[in-house]
Amino acid sequence: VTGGASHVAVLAGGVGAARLLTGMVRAMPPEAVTAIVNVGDDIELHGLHISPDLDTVVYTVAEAIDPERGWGLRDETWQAMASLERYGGTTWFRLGDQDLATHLFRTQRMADGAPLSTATAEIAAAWKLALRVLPVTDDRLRTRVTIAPEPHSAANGSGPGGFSAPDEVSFQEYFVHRQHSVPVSAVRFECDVDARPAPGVLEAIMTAGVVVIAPSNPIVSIGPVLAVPGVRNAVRQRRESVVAVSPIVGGKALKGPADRMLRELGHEPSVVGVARLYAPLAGTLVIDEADRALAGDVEATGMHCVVTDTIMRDAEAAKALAHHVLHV
Ligand code: FO1
Repeated sequence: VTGGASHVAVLAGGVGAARLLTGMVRAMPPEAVTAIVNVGDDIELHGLHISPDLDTVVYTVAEAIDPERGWGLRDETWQAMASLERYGGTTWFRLGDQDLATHLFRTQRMADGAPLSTATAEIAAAWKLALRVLPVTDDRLRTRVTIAPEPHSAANGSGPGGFSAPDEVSFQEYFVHRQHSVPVSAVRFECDVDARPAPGVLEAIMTAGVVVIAPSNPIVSIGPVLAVPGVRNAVRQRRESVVAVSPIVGGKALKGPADRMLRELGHEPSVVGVARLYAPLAGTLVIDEADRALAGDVEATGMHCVVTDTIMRDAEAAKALAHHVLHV
C-alpha cells in the first residue's frame, strides 16, 4: 500500500473506530471514507431499535459525543430514565433524553419499511456528516456471549452435582448489565445464513485503495462484521491492501474488556495475539511504540508491522494516525 488512497473502507466497532474515523475525515476528503459498522451490539428496548456502534460513530465524527463516557451525547439530560424508574421499567441501559430521539426516529423509519442503512444515512445526513456510515448488514445480526454463572444465583439453576450451567446473554446484557466483569467462555454471532451485507458494503471493500480494520475489539466488534456472509471473503481478497490497527497497547485494551476477553478465549492479549487473528485477512498491522519490541513476533505471523504512536488523545493525534494508516 503506497501513495495514499482515493477511497478508504473502515471496518468499525465503537469508540476506537469512531476516533480513527474522526482522523480519517481530516486526513482525506470525508466523502471518500466509508465506515462499515458493527450491529451485533444492537438491542431492542422499550420497543426501540438501538444501534450503539452506529450512534457512537455518528456522534463522535459530529463532535457531539460525550467525551468522558465515550457514548451518548454531550450535555445530555436523563429525565426520561428518571421517569421510567418510577414504573420499575428497564433502566440498566441508560438512554439520554436527546439520544432517545435518535432511537425514536430510527425505529419509526424501520417500522415504515426503511432498511437500517437508509435510516442510518438519514441520521448521518442530519448531523451533516459527509462520510458514508453503513451498518454491515440490514439483516438481523446479534452477538451472544456465554458467561460463567453468577455464584449462588438461583436464577441460573443448578445442574447435576450442584454446578450451575453457563449462561448465554446478549452483548449489552454482558457489557452493560454485568459490567463486563464476568469471565467469557464463548462468543457467537446470530445471523441468518442468507443474511447479506448492506448495499455498498462489498463494493466499498472491493474498490477501496485501503481497507482499514479499526482499533476495535477483534472478537466482539470486528468479529460480527466479518461474520456477515461474504464480508470475510471480500476482506481476504484485498489482504495486501488491508491495514489493521491494534486495539491492544502494552498488553492492555485502551477501553473495554478486549484484553481479558482475548485471554479468556485462549488468545494472547498482546499485539502478537491480534496479529495471529488478523494475519489471514490483513497484510499490515499497525502497533504502538509501546510494543516496538514485539514487531519481529508480529512479522513472524506473516504480516508487515508498522510501529507508530496509536494513542488518539485528540483529533490531531487521530488525524496523524489516519495519515499513517493511509500511507503505510
Ligand atoms: N454503556 C454503558 O456502560 N451503560 C449504558 O447505560 C449505556 C447506554 C447506551 C445507550 C446508547 C448507546 O448508543 C450506547 C450506550 N452504552 C452504554 C455504550 C454501549 O454499551 C457501547 O457503546 C457498546 O455497545 C460497545 O461498543
